[in-house]
Amino acid sequence: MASLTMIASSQKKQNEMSVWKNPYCLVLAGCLHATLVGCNSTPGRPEKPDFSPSASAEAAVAEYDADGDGRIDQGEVAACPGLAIAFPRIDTDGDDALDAQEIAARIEHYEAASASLSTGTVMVSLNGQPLPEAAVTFEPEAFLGDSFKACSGETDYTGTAVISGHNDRFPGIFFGLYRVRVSKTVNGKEVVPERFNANTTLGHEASDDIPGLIRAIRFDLRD
Ligand SMILES: [Ca+2]
Ligand SMILES: [Ca+2]
Repeated sequence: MASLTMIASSQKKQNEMSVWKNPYCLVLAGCLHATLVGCNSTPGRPEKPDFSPSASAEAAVAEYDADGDGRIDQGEVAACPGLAIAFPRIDTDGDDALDAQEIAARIEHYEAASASLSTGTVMVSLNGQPLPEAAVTFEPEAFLGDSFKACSGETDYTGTAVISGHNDRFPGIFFGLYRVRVSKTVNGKEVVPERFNANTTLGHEASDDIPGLIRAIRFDLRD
């Protein structure tokens, strides 16, 4: 259990949002803010995915409740990076486990929000150095349903990527729960540890009630 706590703590650190101090990115953040606040009134905006809160919640419990007690506890949630990163916000009764009602309520929150997209700006570093030319993919947790699509981007020389996949005019990440994969191959060899790609432990929650919503999402990875 101690190691699982460490994983959760490490994820929290890796996903900590902070202001990206590059001036270009501050300008970009401003543009993204305009997109965010305007996305309910701008013609041609991408449509929200279809939400199925109860069905998604039941599917999540069916998949991750390994001991069959009807709840996903801290140990079980480690298998689901998207739920793990959002655990404190979903566990509203504070019993240190997620039940179907709590998960459904969180998905209902995404559905009811007046906005639908968070920032799509991501900054990735590996061992303290910006990681250029890396593929960054946000993969919706499968229980959210087929209308949620994976979205991705490639980092530039500063390690910054703009995530899109729905509509090039509206880069960003639909509110929801994701597992994130960061991959870079050099001479045919993966240079990022597999716990950040093939067996990723990186999770991300996009929602309107998380501080730093319009700031760059940072993943500070270490070997
Ligand atoms: Ca359980
Ligand atoms: Ca709970």
